[in-house]
Amino acid sequence: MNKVLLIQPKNYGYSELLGNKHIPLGLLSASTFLSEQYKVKIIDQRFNNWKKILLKELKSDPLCVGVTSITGKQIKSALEVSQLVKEKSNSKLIWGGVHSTLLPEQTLKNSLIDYVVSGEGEKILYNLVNSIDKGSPLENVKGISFKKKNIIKRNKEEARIDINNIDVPFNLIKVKKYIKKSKATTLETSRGCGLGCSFCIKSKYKWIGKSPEKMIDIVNKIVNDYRVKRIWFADDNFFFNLNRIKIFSDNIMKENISLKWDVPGTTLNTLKQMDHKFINKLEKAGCDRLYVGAESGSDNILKMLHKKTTNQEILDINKKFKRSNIKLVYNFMLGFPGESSDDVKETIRLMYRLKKENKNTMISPLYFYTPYPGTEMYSKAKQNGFREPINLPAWSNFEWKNINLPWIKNKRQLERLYFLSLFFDNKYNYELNNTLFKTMIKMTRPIINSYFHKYVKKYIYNQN
Ligand code: B12
Ligand code: SF4
Repeated sequence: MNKVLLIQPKNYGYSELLGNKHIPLGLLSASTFLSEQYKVKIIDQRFNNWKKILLKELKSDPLCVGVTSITGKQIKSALEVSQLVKEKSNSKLIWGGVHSTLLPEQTLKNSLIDYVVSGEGEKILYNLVNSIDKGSPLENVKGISFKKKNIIKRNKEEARIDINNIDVPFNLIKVKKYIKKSKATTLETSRGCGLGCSFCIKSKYKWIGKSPEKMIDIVNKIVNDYRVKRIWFADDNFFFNLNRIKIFSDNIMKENISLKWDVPGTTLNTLKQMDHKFINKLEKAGCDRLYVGAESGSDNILKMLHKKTTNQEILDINKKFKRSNIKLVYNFMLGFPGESSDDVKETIRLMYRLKKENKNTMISPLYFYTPYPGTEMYSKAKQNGFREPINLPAWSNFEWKNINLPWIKNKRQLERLYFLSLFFDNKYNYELNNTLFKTMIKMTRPIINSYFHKYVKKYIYNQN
């Protein structure tokens, strides 16, 4: 049986450095059909022995090597492993994942990379590997880009997948290595959103979801096989179909599955539609935390972002959850094009009100807006003087700390707000599994927190 290697590059995130390693869900999912016909080996650069394993595997002359990509620092490590693969073998190199999907041509211009897969990997990777294996024309493989006589060819898009047919082959990795500390894992039950937010790469990506029955099957499998105690649903818009989640929650209770779960992709739009009965059901089924992209307290900015929600509606949602034990964790951003200091004030006022009006609320730090390619706001950012990275290596430096957002005139002030906001919420725990770090934050938080309040009063409210 021919072998295919798939590599998860490390991504330098603080949470991963401090103990949390998400399972390589993109690669696992992309292997769904491939692993039925080929031997697939996943190598994870976040574990110390990755290089030894890779060099050994390359000696056995794999059919090809695949690498996943996310915009930002992860590209640096993805390029490093790609370089190593090319130095030590003759294997063809495939890049897939979010970044290469957004910029296939530019990615392929890099001399290390032979093929780029755009979009959902399951069907495309299987077809591509088959074509490489059999030597059949690449022109027939939908969803890929490749080079022919140094010219980049981009084939037609592949049709969307039936997500109910994806049974992620968890057996390709040692799940227990990932969940040993947290007893928690990531799982995907739907894809896409389509709500149209102007800053989000998933805004035009139509929603598809597993049936509630399939959801229960996969949850049961993961809980029984790996003794998982918590699931982090990685969907873009988990609650898109409320009825799906109602049935799912009923089934969790009916089958008496002992599980806690939280939802990073919770949208304001779906929160608006939930009533007390529904919220109660979620709580009884083990849901205890919802991460909400509130983004801004200013109605002007919310409008520009096409959030279809107002400041008042966020406050209403917040009050609705007051009676429940489900924690709402709000995310806000700073530094949007056209954002005035009044808009920033509105955001900070809203942060205070949300905490005051619902003690169960958590506020995550104030991150800077980052323009991602493939979004409506990206064009706006370029019109406002933002210069996009010129090639693949340049994208590895792409995170808000390093990008010049020329429309920001009060950068120092916003940076200070960001730093202080790390300590704004006493309850916010950064998803850390590292006790030392948690203790350090706990000890320093009251001091820095008081600076935050003073700073906000002085600079935002012009008070002493
Ligand atoms: C879990 C997660 C994380 C985890 C781990 C990410 C990881 N895999 O390393 C953590 C918490 C570390 C993280 C961090 C960040 N994340 Co994140 N994250 C997610 C999330 C919620 C789920 C990812 C996932 O598992 N999806 C499910 C799998 C099945 O989908 P997938 O990865 O896209 O894979 C499919 C295809 O892309 C393809 N594919 C993927 N890899 C490969 C490889 C090959 C060879 C092939 C052929 C195909 C292929 O096939 C797969 C199946 O169809 C997504 C949102 C989402 N729902 O996708 C955001 C998302 C990926 N994150 C995002 C962002 C912005 C970030 C951060 C910058 C946030 C921040 N401000 O710090 C950081 C930086 C990461 C970095 N550069 O180092 C953006 C990505 C934007 C972009 N242009 O890349 C997303 C899309 C959220 C969003 N809507 O904007 N993230
Ligand atoms: S609701 Fe969330 S996932 Fe959907 S388009 Fe807006 S930001 Fe993206």
